[in-house]
Formats: sequence, C-alpha cells, structure tokens
Amino acid sequence: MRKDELETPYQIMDPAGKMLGAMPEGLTNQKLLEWYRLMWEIRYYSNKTVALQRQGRSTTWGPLNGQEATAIGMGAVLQPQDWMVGSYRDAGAYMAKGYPMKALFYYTRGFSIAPELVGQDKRCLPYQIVLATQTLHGVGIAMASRIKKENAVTMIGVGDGASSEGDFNEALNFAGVFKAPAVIVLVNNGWAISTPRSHQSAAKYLMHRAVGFGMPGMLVDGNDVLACYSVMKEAVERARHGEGPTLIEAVTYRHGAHTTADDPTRYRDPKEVEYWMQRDPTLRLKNYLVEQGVWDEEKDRQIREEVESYVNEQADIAYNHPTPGPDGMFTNTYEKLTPRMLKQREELRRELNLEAEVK
Ligand SMILES: Cc1ncc(C[n+]2csc(CCOP(=O)(O)OP(=O)(O)O)c2C)c(N)n1
Ligand SMILES: [Mg+2]
Repeated sequence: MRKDELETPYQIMDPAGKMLGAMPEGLTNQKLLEWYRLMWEIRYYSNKTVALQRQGRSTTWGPLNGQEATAIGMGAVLQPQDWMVGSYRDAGAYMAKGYPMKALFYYTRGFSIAPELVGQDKRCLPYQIVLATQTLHGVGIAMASRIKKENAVTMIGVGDGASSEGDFNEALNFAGVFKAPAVIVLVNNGWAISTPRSHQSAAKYLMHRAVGFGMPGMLVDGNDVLACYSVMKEAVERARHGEGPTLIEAVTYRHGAHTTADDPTRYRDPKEVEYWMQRDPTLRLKNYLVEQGVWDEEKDRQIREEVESYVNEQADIAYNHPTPGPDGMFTNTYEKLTPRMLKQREELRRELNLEAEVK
C-alpha cells in the first residue's frame, strides 16, 4: 500500500517503542541516540525560553514540547543546500538542520538574526509568526531553485490553523502547478490557540487537501521519529528528482500552552492531554533504546543534566551578545540597501542625533 493511501497515520514504532515495520535505511542506534539527545535539547531550549520570558527577558514564546519527533524528521532529511522555512513552533527543525541554538536564543530576545552567531549560512529563513506567509516564501524559494537548476529542496512547516489561511492555499496551488521542489509539513498539533482541529476543516484529514493541489498527500504519526524521517525523506527525494511537491500531515500534540500568554486549561480536557502525554515522542524513543540494551535510567539522567547545562551556556552566549542600535533594522534584510532605504537610514540617524542634542 502506498503511504498516501493510508487512512491512519503511518507508524514504524508504536507508543511503547515496539517496531511495527522495518528500520528506515541508513539509521543506526548511534543515530537514534543522537536524535534522543536532540529531542531533549529542543525541549530544554523551549523550557529555558519560557523561564527567560517569565524573567522579562524573552519575548512571548510558544513552547515546542511534544513536537520534537516531527521537528527532527523535518530537519534531519535535509542536506546543507536545502532550505528550511518554518513558523515559530518549528525551531526544533532548524536545530535538526544544524542551525545553532545560540542564534535561535538570540532571536527570542526580539532581534532579527545575528549572522555572527549563525556562522556559515544554514539556509534557514527566520521563522515566521504571521501565519502561513512562510508557505509563500518557501514555495517561491523552491521555484527559484528549480529555475536556477540548483539541486535544493525547500522544507516548509505550517500549522493546522495556518492551513486555513488563503496564503497556504495560494502557495500550495503554485507549488503543484509549477512542480516546486518543496515538502510542506502540516504540523497538526490539534489546536490553533483555543480553536480545535475540527473547526479548521470538515475534511477527515488535512492532508486530503493535497488532492486539490495535484500533489501526493501523506499522513504520518508525528510522534514517531522513524515514521517522520521515512515519509519526509521519501518526499524530499521525490522533490529532488523533479517529481514535485508533497503535503505531509504530521499528527502530533503540543503538551503545553499555545504561548506564554495562554492558559490551555480553559479550553482543553485534561484527559486529552493525558492521552498525548503517554504518546510523548521522547518516551517512545527511550523505550526503544532501552529495549535495544543501549540505554538505561542512569544514562538518561546524565544526558539530561548535560543537555541542561549546554542549553544554559547557549542562552548565556545569546543573552550577553551585543544588541543592534536603532538603525539595526536596516541590516540583514537586503544584501544592498535600496536608495530609498539608504535615505531613510540617514534620516533616522539624523533624527536620533537631533534628539540627543535636545536632551
Ligand atoms: C495572519 C495571522 N493571523 C492571526 C495570528 C495570531 N495567531 C498566532 S498563532 C495562532 C494559531 C495558529 O495555530 P496553528 O497554525 O495550528 O499553529 P500552532 O500554534 O498550533 O503551532 C494565531 C491565530 C497570526 N500570528 N497571524
Ligand atoms: Mg496547531
């Protein structure tokens, strides 16, 4: 059976960590141990950002907890020349592509990218907060790669709520018509703030929309890192070989609040949360690794300690990094400023000096 015909999310590993299918080619226990650590890096990065927001240091933050397997699938299937274009809750996918955590922490201070913290270009667009706009940017980049005959695929992350936006539909329509080398991962975490998935669309699965765009649609268990990797890799390879885009619906769950400005107990049934906590992607991978005899509680405690101090170090670097001045808004957007922007920057600088004189 083709995966796009499945009526239930594709799984390789069940919630207890038992294998239901074959290990995807090329994956070793060593790789899975790296991913297990990465899952905790993503989760602790998110927890740390919540703490920084509570101290008044980070901007409003949308926790990533629970969505680590989907994130790792998205990032791990990419090559360095590929693009990652996601939304605020896809930061884990950026890490899986190799984007440095300190550069992501810097972003949580409310500034745009600090290239000196990113190092060599990672081909990751700043994650987007205006819903679904990134789908247009991503499909545009993919179309450009195709025109330039670059061997690059664009991975686009978008939420279940954002998939109701016009932008999403326009972007996917273009992607289908022009066979853009893009993979669109619709991260269905059940909720768009307090709006449940059932209010987004009457379709049984959101991936069914793919039919209308003339592209394959796939449904995957977003908490099964092996299934995510397998399905996303197949889609990336199809895109790379000129066979066009794929829409993948990854069914997952956000464990926490929508953001640091939200109280989910006002609209979510605790039983639903409990159901999903038992399907935690870290637990599933841990169970598998323990079963394989390569993991135990002591190692688990150790790695979590190590990851916690690594995350604290990365946050310290970012939060002590120099901040741009008021004219910093003109940097890092265009390679070369347009004449109008040059004029605006001069005007701003002049005004700031004038103000300084008045004081
Ligand atoms: C165009 C636009 N409209 C509204 C918002 C406010 N908003 C921020 S997140 C969000 C819900 C998005 O839900 P979903 O796409 O499912 O992503 P999730 O937050 O669940 O990851 C809304 C309505 C926004 N950021 N952009
Ligand atoms: Mg959602």
